[in-house]
Order: sequence, then structure tokens, then C-alpha cells
Amino acid sequence: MQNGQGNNRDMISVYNPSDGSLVGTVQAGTAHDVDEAVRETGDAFQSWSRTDPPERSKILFSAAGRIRADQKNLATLLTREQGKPLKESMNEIAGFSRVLEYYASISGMLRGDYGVSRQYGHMMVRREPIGVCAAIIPWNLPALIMSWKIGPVLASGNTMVLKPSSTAPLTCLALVGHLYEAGLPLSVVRIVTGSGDEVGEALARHQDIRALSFTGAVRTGIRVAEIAAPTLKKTILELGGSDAMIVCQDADPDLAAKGAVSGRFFNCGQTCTAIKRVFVDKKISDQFIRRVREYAGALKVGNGLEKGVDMGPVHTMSQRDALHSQVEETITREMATVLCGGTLPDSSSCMGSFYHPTILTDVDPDAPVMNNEVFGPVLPISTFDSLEEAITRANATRFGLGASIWTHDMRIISKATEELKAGIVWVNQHLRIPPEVPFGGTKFSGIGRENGRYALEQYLEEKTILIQP
Ligand code: TXE
Repeated sequence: MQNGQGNNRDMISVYNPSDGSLVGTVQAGTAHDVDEAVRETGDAFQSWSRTDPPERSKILFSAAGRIRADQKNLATLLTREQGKPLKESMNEIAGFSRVLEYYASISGMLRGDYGVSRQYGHMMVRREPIGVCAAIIPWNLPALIMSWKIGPVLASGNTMVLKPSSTAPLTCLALVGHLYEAGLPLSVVRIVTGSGDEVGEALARHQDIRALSFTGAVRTGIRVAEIAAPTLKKTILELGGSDAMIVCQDADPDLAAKGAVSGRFFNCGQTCTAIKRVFVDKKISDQFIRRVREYAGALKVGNGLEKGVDMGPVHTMSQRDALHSQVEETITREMATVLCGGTLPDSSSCMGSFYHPTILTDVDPDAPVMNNEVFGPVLPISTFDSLEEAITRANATRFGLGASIWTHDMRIISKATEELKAGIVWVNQHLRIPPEVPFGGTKFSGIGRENGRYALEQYLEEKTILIQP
């Protein structure tokens, strides 16, 4: 059986996407479990919010160290349940620790403000934690996305109920175990496993949750926002993207090709800010495309635990089916040329949900792979004649998460960084996100920001105090 929900009413089975084997089981939580978790984290908020920031930081630093020491085990579990190559899992677990350390280092930083006025007296602004927060996270980068949510929430003195994805919950559970061992009181974070319909919606609906951070599909995000609205909780949504990469005439075609391949095929193409559309200047397109093909062709696809594997399977069969139908429709309607891939592997020799790295060229702007988020190892490439055309086409999407421009010309950099409609614009790189800077998108890519001190601010509320002596 493939990834998905299993046999028993109260349990969810987690399957390895590389071979369909069972990795573990977790409870199928209910709305009642959510109620209990919110009550417990609400009680814990009373003391955690009053714990001095250095004390909170000590626990976060210690957890980060423990997680580093257990990196190989955690990474192996992540690869088994998610599918990604072990080297990527190792980096993701290290990323979790790094984010925790970053928030531990700034936990007491946002203290507030003070001023004095003849008319109003002492004017103070306290920044207070807001209460119980919730997180709903997906399966593509479960550890990293968990750190982006849990780090600022805990550092700012809030407590959290977190729902992992049903198809990749095990690493999240193991990570929270390390936080407990590092001294985090058990009720400061509660994980409730279960389906989106039951547990996710109960979190969105709960009136005692004051903030909710969601990462996932656009349609789910809209549903979550609708359900959350009557309780007026702060809702932060990270809903994916269709990032453009613009390769200009003066770019180094080799460097850009390497960037395109790593930016697209990392995590089997299942990353919100992956490169999902490439626009290359016609004058260098032949060289660039030739190199992209070479680098993509050299990727070793297989079980993420095997040595030398660069790309694992698509996370579930249903994700792979959705991806393949976008590609098939594009090809059938003659809206692109297939340079490589585009077919399903022979199912008799392979149990996993693998998909060949696929490159499409001469892609029509209206092709399904251009208009929707393509969440898998498929790279559509188009050419352009002018920078204006490239920027217009890059912006011609309902998404606005990331974009990159590859050039060394300062005039182009200045124009593109201003005109590209995205939450993150990279120059001569793509996909890399240090914990210090905000992460999030415009338009249908979402609302709010994660990462950096900006995320910390979202979990604090200002209280104005005016004292007339
Ligand atoms: O996401 P879902 P899916 C995009 C990507 C992908 C598509 C579908 O295009 O192909 O979404 O992925 C929980 N109320 N991204 O179906 O369903 C669910 O249990 C509350 C982009 O897996 O949105 C899981 O924990 N919660 C994205 C989380 O939402 C609900 C990363 C995400 O699952 C719910 C993942 C509900 N009604 C997918 N229904 C990114 N931003 O990078 C589900 N959930």
C-alpha cells in the first residue's frame, strides 16, 4: 500500500514512498483531542509566558544540540517517511536546529518601547505573548516548516498545538521528544496527529487559539481562513508558489543551469519556492538548455537511503498522478516540447512513486504547467526577447512567493528586484533561505511572514500603558 491513511479507524499508517513499506502508525486524533491539547497548552501559557527569555532560550539551545547529536537517526526517519535523499534530510534536521538557535538568540529582543510626554506622562509599550498558537504543517519539508512555526512561538513565550501532515508525522513527533528531553514542559507544545478535516479544522475553529500558522495548498488555506474568521485569530498562510527564474544574456549559462537543476529538482521538486518556470534570453538559450539537460540527466533517482541518490520519489501516488496529468495535458495539447522525462516508470519493476526528471521547452504561456503550481520534478523552460517581456511573464501568475534574476548588470537587478511581484527576490541564486530574513508571499501565495524577527513580532501583541505621575 502507498502513503495514505490506513486500515484501522483510530490509527493512521505511514508508508515509505520509495517502496510502500510501513514506517509507523500514529493516532487519528479527534476534535476532542484538540480541545484537550488547547486546554493543556492554555494552562501552560500562564507559566511559560512568564518564564524569563534567557530561561526559554536555554531550553531551545539545549534541544538544538540534542537534535544535532541525533541528526542521523532523525534524518533516516525523515527519509523513510517522506522519501527525500538522506543528504537532504541531514540538511533539513540541521536546519531545524539552526532555526531553533536563531530564535533562542533573539528571544528577549523585542521588548517594547518607552517615552515621556508633558501632556500624557510616561508612555510605555509592552510586547506580550498572545496565547495558545496553532500550526498546521505539510509533508514536503516537515522538520524545517515545523521549526519556522515552533521557533518564534516558543521564543516569544507562547504555547503551541501542532498538527503534522498525516503522511509524514513521525519526524515531527521525534523532534518534539527532543524538546521535552531538553526541559520543555510537556504542555507547552502538544502535537495532535490526524486528518486535516478533523484535527486541522478543529484547530482553525477553536476559539481559544489566538494565532494559526498554516502551510499547504491554496484551497486548504482558504478553507482554513474561512473557518478561522469567526474567532478572529491571527491567521498566517503560506500557500506555495510558481517561482520564475529569469536568465539574462550576460548570465553564466553553466552556473545558471546548475542553479536551475538544484532549484527545481531539490526535494523532488516539492518545495514551495522551487523554480517552477524558467525564462531564458533567446541569445543564450541553446547553451543554457543543453547544460540543464546534462545536469538533470546526471541525477541519480532512487530510494533516498541508498548511497549517491540525488532525488527520491514523489511523496505519494496521488501527488504523482496529479503531476503527471499536468504534464500529459500540456503534451497532448501540444503546448510544449519534451526534452526528457514526461513518462511514468514501469510499475512492474518499481513499487515507489518515482517520476523521471522532466524538462519541457518551448512552453506555451497558457500550458497547465505554467498556470498552476507544479509540485514535482518538472521544469518548464521558455525563451524571451526583452527584459520587459520576461518580467511581465514572470508576474503573470496568481502566485507571488519567490522569483530570481540571473545577471550581473546593476540596472537590470535594480529594475527586476523592484518590478517582480514576489515576497522574495533572489539574484544569481534561488531557494536559499537563512533563518534571519522573512519568508512568505504576496497574492495567492499567502498572508504574513515566517522567519526572522518578523515572525517573532507576529506572535506578540503591543499593550500601551500611559502613566500620569
Ligand atoms: O496539501 P494540504 P496536500 C501544494 C502543492 C501540492 C498541493 C496538495 O501544490 O501539490 O498543495 O498537497 C492539512 N483544514 N502544497 O493535499 O491538503 C493537512 O492535513 C485544516 C504546497 O498535501 O493543503 C496537512 O497537514 N487543515 C505547500 C496540511 O493541511 C487541513 C506544501 C497541508 O495539506 C485541511 C504542501 C482542512 N480542511 C502542499 N485539509 C507549500 N506551501 O509549500 C488538509 N489539511
